[in-house]
Amino acid sequence: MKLYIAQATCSLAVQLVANELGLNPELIHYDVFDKTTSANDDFSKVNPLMYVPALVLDNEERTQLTETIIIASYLADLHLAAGLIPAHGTLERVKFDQLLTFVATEIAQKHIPLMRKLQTEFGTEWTRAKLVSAYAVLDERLADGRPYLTGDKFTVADAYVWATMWQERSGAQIGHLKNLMAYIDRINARPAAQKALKDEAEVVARHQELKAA
Ligand SMILES: N[C@@H](CCC(=O)N[C@@H](CS)C(=O)NCC(=O)O)C(=O)O
Repeated sequence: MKLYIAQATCSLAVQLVANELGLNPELIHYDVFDKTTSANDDFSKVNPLMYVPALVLDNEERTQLTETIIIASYLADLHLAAGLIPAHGTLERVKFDQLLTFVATEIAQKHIPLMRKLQTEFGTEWTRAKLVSAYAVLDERLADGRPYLTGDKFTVADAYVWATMWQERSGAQIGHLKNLMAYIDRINARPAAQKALKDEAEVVARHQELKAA
């Protein structure tokens, strides 16, 4: 499998899930600034919208998957016994997919226009408030002392939230959400999270070297 990633983006969620499952996708770095990849290929052929993450499977069709929650859920579904996601066809799964959609739409995608400074002053204020409220919902979930969003076990949802902590770049004040901050520290301490950051740094550095050569 080939996994297209970019630095400090939602692709870290898929890297973390893959690491938790002991998978080793080949990482390809997509440089969001100059649009090149470390495989020297045309990323628009993988995702016409030029968004990471994108996963290319090893099957005969070389199926290309996009959308963070779809890729992460697909990998977790293939290894259901690892417990990173509830089984399809259960109410637990429906509620889990609800949570993933919440993270995608109310958190990850709310950050993007803020980080890119695309909005009016009013829009910025509105979006930041929505973002802080969404993180506060997660903080409240964690208030009963559970270590992870759905309980005792780390899941795909935790990987996704961990990968979207871009509050400094988007100016969202969430430092007061103590349960959330302690939870992120807990995920930071996971070997799979540390490996994701290390692998990302290595593939970014390799790509820069290739460009400089
Ligand atoms: N709908 C996609 C959006 C993914 C997305 O927004 N990716 C960002 C990084 S988190 C990206 O690739 N941006 C490229 C760019 O800004 O040029 C998903 O949920 O996976």
